[in-house]
Amino acid sequence: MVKILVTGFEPFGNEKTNPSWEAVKLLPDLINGSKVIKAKLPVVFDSCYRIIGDLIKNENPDAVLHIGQAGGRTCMTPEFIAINQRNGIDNESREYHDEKIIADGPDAYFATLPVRHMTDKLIASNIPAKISYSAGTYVCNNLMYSSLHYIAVHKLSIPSGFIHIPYSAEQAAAHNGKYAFMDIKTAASGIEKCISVIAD
Ligand code: PCA
Repeated sequence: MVKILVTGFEPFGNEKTNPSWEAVKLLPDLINGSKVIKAKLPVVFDSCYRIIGDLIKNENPDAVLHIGQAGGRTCMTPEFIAINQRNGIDNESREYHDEKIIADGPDAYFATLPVRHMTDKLIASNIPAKISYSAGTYVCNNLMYSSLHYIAVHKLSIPSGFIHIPYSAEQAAAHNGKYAFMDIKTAASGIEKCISVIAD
């Protein structure tokens, strides 16, 4: 049976929840004949490579899909590229300024998931989406880069990629309606559509 590893993140910053994990939690365990393995990850730069490496080693998935929150974005955004840079302060209070994720790693990796097909499928399912050409330089970019680097270094033929999702309604309400949001059920349904595309 085809296995897809799907990850979400714990909350970070001043947020009480992270819509990525809230949405991943709602996914059925079986999508289009594929088994869904879910994992919640810490928002910690240095843990990404080890944790995703262990998950890939132990679960032996056929594809990897990472989900993260992008507060302020207006729609679901499958990420095209991850760059070898890190910036910001993580949940263990470790701070980085313009540092490489992997000292001798390549400058960037392109997502190896069908980003265009996933985006088209979301739009055709009436879920607002567009391809993003920057995953930022915080922990989400760090995870996407680490995942693609682990797969490259170990010469695995597993597609991997990342989708950023907007704030949930609950978060947007706490921000006094200043930001766009997507309800968790819609985000989960969008992730499910993307998994169907990957499984095909
Ligand atoms: N979003 C952050 C890290 C964790 C998350 O959900 C980001 O965009 O880097």
